[in-house]
Amino acid sequence: MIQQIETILVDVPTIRPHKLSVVTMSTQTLVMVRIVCSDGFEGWGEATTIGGLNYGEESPESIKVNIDTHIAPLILKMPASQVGLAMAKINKVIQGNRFAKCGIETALLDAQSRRLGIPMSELLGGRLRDELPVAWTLASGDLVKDISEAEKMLALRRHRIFKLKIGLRSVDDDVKHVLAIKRALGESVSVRVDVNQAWNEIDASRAIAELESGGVDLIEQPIRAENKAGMARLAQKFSVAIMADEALHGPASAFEMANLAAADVFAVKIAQSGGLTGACLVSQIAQLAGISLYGGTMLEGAIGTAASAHVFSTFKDLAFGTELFGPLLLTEELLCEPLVYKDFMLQVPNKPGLGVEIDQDKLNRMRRPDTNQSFSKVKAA
Ligand code: MUC
Ligand code: MG
Repeated sequence: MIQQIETILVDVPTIRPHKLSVVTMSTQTLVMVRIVCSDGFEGWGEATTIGGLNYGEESPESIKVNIDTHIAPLILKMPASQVGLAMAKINKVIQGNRFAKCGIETALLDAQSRRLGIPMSELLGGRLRDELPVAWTLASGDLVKDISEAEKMLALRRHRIFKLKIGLRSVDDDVKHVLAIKRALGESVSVRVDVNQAWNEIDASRAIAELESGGVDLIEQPIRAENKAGMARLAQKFSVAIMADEALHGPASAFEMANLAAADVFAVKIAQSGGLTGACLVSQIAQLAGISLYGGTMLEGAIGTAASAHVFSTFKDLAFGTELFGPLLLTEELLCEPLVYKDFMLQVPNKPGLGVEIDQDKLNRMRRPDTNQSFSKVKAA
């Protein structure tokens, strides 16, 4: 049975400021979930978001308090091996809270696949690939720094796909910045942009035309997530691929976006999808609708990254690769053995469960002191 659920916040500095149109990050707060089962198995999950409440409607603190107070008590003492049943109980009574649900589902699936002695990807339909291409985000905000960072990544053979965060400066300045980087890196390197909803539709139309003719090959969430009809107009108008990110809040929104032909590509994220099975469902809707796939991130640490990798390894089509570089943006490693990034790819762990082990001593040293001790560990009586 599910015996104990613990939530842990860990504040980890980033290797450099990470500038998005909605926030500049210098720290990432990892939200870790640990589930202990009465048969001795243990599972880990992650429910990390970006920039407090700047990006999404759940913050690290709200995720923690909602798991501790409302979600954990619902599933304590339930059979740990019946993950579907536990998640159905949560989904029946808890509205929203997709990130929190993702953290719980990941931990339950980790424990269950360890119990069965198989990698988590095999519980999710079965992996089709052992390694995933990984993009890097250039988000220093400085042209010279961005180019030298990209050159360093190419030389290290770590990344050859670069996503540029834009939307903070004027549209013209952003377009100039992107095209200068594309010219410096050359034809063989993929350059993409993520506007994080910052443009209106008129600016987007003008900018996308210039980016398309300059060789940029993916435009991520150029306009507000709610403007699905606008996304559909942009997808129809341009041949460069238009990708939905913030507009995707799980299977129902994926179905709506697919119906509206509101994107050429979906950025599938486990947390935005409300969990791993939700992310698989989003990918299936996309594939049925002829929409291409990209493996997205909320800049999770190693647990969320490994969980995402297991999910993305089951996708038949992954035409635009992934951006599972979260742990590389952080100054601290929390695994006993780090994830392996090699030859532009992330290797999908192949040991049972998530296939990674947390360095518990390090985690204990780094965890944010609990201000709410009584709620941080919920135990079966
Ligand atoms: C986003 O909007 O895609 C993912 C990579 C990155 O640099 O930021 C995130 C969020
Ligand atoms: Mg995005």
